[in-house]
Amino acid sequence: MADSINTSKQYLPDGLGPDDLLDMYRTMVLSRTLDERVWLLNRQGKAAIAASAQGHEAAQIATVRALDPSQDHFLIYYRQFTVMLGLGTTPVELLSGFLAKEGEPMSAARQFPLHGAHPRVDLFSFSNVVATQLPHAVGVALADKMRNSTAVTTVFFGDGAASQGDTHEAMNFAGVHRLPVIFLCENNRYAISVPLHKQMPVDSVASRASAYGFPGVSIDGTDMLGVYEAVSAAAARARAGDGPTLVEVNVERLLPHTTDDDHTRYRPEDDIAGMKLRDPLEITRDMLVSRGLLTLEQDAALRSAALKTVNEATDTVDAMPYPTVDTMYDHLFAEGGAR
Ligand SMILES: Cc1ncc(C[n+]2csc(CCOP(=O)(O)OP(=O)(O)O)c2C)c(N)n1
Ligand SMILES: [Mg+2]
Repeated sequence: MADSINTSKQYLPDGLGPDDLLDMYRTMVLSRTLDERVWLLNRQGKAAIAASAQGHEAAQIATVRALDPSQDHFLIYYRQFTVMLGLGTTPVELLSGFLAKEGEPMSAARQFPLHGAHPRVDLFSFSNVVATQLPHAVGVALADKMRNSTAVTTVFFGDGAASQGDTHEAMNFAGVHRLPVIFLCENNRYAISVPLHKQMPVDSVASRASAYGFPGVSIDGTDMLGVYEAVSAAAARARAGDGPTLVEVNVERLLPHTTDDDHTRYRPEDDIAGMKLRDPLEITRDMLVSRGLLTLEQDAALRSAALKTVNEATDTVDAMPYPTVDTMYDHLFAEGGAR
């Protein structure tokens, strides 16, 4: 699949026009700006903890755009700012999770930030327990298959999650029943401080797909168009009834695992220097400039528009109240109605 990707300068994959490319880049810039703000709010003592999507943005937005959110399902994990923005979660909603404010939509501010369900954008509840979302996704896909739906379920997970038992069980079941699932592995080569070669004895996560009887592709996750093509092909396979695909996007984790971590303690200097050369925002900006779709002045304007949005969202969320003590037991017990 990945081998057939056309990288010539003006080539656009089916379904994408120049405006779509700019819009995807705009979402990446907003995601980065928001992500930086959350890090700052953590250092100010306002946001308890955050896991950053910096470095994963191109892969995440390309995956969402290659699918059809009006019918498809997305099961996410904790590092997915850009997926969430791409699906229509607003900056105010996201920030209200980090600041644990009243009215936060995913868990009413009771959970680890951004955990819980978001029914308006059809996001399923997920756990911080690594890889639990994979068997859930396979269940969703099984339900769709039983209903003869054409929906595709995409489940996101990291390279570390790839070595959990849940991942094996999910892939095995999906392979046996040829379920319409895309296993989307965001391989940033680290599970907190554990490097890839200590997590698995093979070079790529994608190579494991052959054990489950479906294709696996390993691609550059900083290449927005390449990811779009690979996910589009996986979605077409799933909709045709041909079963799952494992898409491994090779990305960089530009920041430490979370705001609680310091990766200079375990990442070699040349590794940190190398990853900075693979910033998907810069790579995507250069691609757009080289195609004549963006000037550096327009880029600067686009970045200040994102900053304005994030500043306004921060002010809005700062002014929102915290949940009051009398709401402590809300959503925990059945209230009224039949039991
Ligand atoms: C079952 C389980 N084991 C350990 C942890 C602690 N933990 C949280 S995130 C994480 C690393 C996961 O790495 P990876 O899947 O590569 O995702 P990344 O954070 O790099 O995107 C670990 C070990 C956990 N939450 N759940
Ligand atoms: Mg990882």
